[in-house]
Amino acid sequence: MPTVHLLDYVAGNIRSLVNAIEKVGYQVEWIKSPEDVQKAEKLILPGVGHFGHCLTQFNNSGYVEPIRKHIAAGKPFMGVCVGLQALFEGSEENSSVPGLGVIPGRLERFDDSDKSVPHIGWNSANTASEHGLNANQSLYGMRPDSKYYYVHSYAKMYEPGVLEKAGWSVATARYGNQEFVGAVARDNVLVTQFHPEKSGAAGLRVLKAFLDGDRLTTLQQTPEPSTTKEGLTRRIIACLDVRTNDQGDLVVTKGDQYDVREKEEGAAVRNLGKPVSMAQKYYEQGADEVTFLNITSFRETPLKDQPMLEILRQASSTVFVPLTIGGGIRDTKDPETNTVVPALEVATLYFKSGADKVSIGSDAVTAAQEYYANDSTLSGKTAIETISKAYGVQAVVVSVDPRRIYVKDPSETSHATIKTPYPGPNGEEYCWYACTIHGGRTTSDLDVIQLCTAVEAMGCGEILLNCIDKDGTNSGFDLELIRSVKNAIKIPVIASSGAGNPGHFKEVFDETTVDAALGAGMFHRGEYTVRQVKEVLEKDGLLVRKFED
Ligand code: 1PR
Repeated sequence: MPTVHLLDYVAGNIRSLVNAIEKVGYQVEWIKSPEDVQKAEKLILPGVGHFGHCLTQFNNSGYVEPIRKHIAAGKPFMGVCVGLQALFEGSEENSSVPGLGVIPGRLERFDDSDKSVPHIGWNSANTASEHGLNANQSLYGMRPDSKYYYVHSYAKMYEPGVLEKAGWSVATARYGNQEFVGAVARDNVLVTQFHPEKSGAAGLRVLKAFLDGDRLTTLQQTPEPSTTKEGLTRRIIACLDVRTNDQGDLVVTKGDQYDVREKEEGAAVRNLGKPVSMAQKYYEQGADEVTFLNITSFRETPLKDQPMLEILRQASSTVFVPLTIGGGIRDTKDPETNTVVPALEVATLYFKSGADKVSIGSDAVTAAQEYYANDSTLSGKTAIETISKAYGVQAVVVSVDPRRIYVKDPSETSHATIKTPYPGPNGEEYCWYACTIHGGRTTSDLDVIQLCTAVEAMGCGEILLNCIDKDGTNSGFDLELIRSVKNAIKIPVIASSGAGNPGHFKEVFDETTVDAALGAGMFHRGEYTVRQVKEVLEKDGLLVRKFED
């Protein structure tokens, strides 16, 4: 197999990039010191997280000059995400740290007055004719009718003609009313803001074109303008609740309001299939992300036995969309060695095994309670803070398990209540949402808005908003809950719990400003596919990503 060199200087999910490179027929050799750079013919600079952190590390390790030389020598160079940002002159994210200045311009933070930030999901990399190419020409395999996975808060905003004047070809994407640079190429250089290794077949095509040196190709058919609509697509996530069954096998299960056992006396844990093959099935149905939740993680297990590690290793070698892992991300006491393993170390194991994001549940509730007990000051020591500092906010999801608490009158509670059209068991017209921990077994006195605002302040990049009352009911998402959380925070929110048919996805996107929606039971039971959900959304005029072979 031909070789590509990858720079080993950043934290993050490098395994997926390696898997994707191998998938398109190349093998990876690591660059572990600046002296190694001269050995590279084709070089890829990955990067996730914080611009200043990455560039400082990059600088301190002495990589800047060797990289400049590699580029100046005309050897193939590709940068991904922060690897793109590094080539610009600088970024608003940390103005005191300079970029390499190979490409003119600076990065700015997305405007969050009308949209969630970070920008997470599938968007375009459109090389339309106004960006210097003919309509039937494809730059490194990018197509105007394909979608690519982005996750970032800072971007190079597109200024028509500016980069083109300097000889660069530009692919753009649009988020809200901001048009930004999705990819830039000139001569031997290609840099992408999106993650090709997480962008399904469309991304693998870009990676292969770069490695094969296919800078420009001619498309067999010019894409129909109706299929080239720019903008972020509606993100559909398949969620797999995983636990060991009574025989000790890891299975995908699914509860009704978090009860995962069959209904009869002494009943077994519901077994709906094997995690890796189910993840693969949803990938092929067009799922935009796959989430694994280890739902019995509150039981202490030795770290090396964390069952999800192997699942992630296997899934990430065939599923080329983002993978999230939840359950047990916290400071952990290893019962075998009796030592405490910090949450950051636990998360690192997951990232190294192929996770793109970790999802934190119970530990986030404890952290938020401490935050309020300390007059809303950050300790810098919570799992959310330490992981987001090392891997970037986009890598940290907080999974919230709220339950409705009904009251007759708002004066009965200090929590913010909503008036609900769905009264409680005794006709109560008001409710608030209490956060629970340990899979709903313990209810805290923290409400969902308190939790979400606290974890946003700590550096969480996204909320996975479950609802125990709705889980497994097939009655649709809790729109009231979703609206109230969306109004309180700026980071993206994933609606979860209650999806029973494709119409429920349409409803949640029509009736709220939610950023993504997740389904479990209806997919696992084979009642509907992810593809059918997307067909319904598309019929309704909503933008979705289509699966490409
Ligand atoms: O607390 O950090 O160790 O994380 C534990 C994780 O496991 C949390 O994310 C928590 O939500 C999850 N969890 C714990 N117990 C259960 C359970 O079901 N007994 N599952 C559980 C949560 C909820 C959703 C579900 C949606 C959609 N599952 O993930 O997939 O409600 O279901 P539906 O579409 O079928 O209605 P920690």
